[in-house]
Amino acid sequence: MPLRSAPLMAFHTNENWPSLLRRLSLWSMTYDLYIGDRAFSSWSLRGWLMLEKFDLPHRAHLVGLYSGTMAEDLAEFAPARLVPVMCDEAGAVIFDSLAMAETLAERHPEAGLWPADPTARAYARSITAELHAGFSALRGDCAMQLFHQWVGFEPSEAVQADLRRLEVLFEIARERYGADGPWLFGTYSLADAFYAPVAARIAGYGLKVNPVVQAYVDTTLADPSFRAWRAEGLGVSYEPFPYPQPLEKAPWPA
Ligand SMILES: N[C@@H](CCC(=O)N[C@@H](CS)C(=O)NCC(=O)O)C(=O)O
Repeated sequence: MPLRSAPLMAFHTNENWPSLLRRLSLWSMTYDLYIGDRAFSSWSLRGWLMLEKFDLPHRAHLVGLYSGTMAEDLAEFAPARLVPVMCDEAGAVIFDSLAMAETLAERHPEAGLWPADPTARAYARSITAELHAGFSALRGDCAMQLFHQWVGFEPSEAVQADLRRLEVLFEIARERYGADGPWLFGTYSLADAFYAPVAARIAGYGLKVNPVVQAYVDTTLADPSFRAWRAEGLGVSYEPFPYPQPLEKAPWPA
């Protein structure tokens, strides 16, 4: 059988060889992901989930976010200076989580990183971008930590406004697009990778949210990938504890 006919039936029949080889090399590519401390680095969690949840081959490397070696550890990837940083075997360095998401979605269309339906996909992109650029009160006041729940945390009005906004966004996603499963768009999408740290902040600070958001928090906390990430994060101890609160601690709620 001529080489050109059989194995290529699965690909677009009019695809030229250079394009096909490029796609094949992307399929077999292993990404190197540089991350911060798992228990605290919300952006790193996103970066890792967007590879892990879609079975995209990767190796994670820990960067010294709190030990003071971060600049040195990332020096070879300049101008990258924050985590996560994702590198491919062809030399591309992608150093922003939204850029990573779009790069992976473009390279791995078969993996379904964004929802398949165009309207759902547009909404998924919108809420992901809104999180990336906003929710500053929630992010600023409730730094992600996966160790315990702070007891009696009093959210500011600005944090409460962020939570009410989250409820609106999530209700629409779940009602309109979420019929096929427990995630924002039913099955897991990049939006869920982005909102996982938000779920962790709600859990870690015992924030009050409506049932739709609470169900989503529970789904995230029960996710095996999230649990595996957290378990690795808890293997490191911190003295002093980053982002302390003058509050008692209760067990992590999951
Ligand atoms: N826009 C970046 C933000 C990355 C970011 O702020 N990462 C934090 C870790 S959670 C960081 O590297 N902080 C170290 C610092 O600010 O020096 C992204 O989306 O990846």
